[in-house]
Amino acid sequence: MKTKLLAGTAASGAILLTTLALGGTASATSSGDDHGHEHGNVVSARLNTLNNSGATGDARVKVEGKRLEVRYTANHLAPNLPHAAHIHYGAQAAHECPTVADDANHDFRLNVAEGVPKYGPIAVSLTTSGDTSPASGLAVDRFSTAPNGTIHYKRDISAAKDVARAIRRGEGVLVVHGVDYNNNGAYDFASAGASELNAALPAEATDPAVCGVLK
Ligand SMILES: [Cu+2]
Repeated sequence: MKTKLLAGTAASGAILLTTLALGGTASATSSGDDHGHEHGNVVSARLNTLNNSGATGDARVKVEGKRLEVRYTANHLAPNLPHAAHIHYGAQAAHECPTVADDANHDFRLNVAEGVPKYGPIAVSLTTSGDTSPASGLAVDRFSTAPNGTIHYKRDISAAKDVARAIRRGEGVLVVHGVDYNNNGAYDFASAGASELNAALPAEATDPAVCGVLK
């Protein structure tokens, strides 16, 4: 359940392009025009509830060249369950969080795909270890499980240059996923069916729980 799970999303083409861009720059050094002379730039967000998850939080990203120092805190998440978290960005996106108006199929849930026109595809996966590219978007064994419902996340990440620039411009959107709609302490198929991203995962595991635009 690690990679390839995003095939089939509406955004898979964009995700693939971003992945290739990351692969192309992974071995680049930090010399050249990013060499420490840029002013650090900080963007931050309040993380607002989506899907009546009851969760809220805040986030802060310091951008220096391609380097992101990402911190976010989220409270009142479904406890002890993996919460996929990403910075979403797409050039075609509105750089906003979705609202109930984006519930295209009127099923009273916002799934990940319905939010893509607003926040774009996954640009950075906020994993706790290992790869942070979009390919790790659903690497559920490498995301925080929110003990007691709270995540305190901090990690330094090297992103693609265009992604880092977009985040610095205020166009990145931080999203934490995972909503236990029926409050049974598990992600199950009973309340919302399968995820539109991967039929092997319940929608509860991927539906967005909080969202904030990093400004
Ligand atoms: Cu996401």
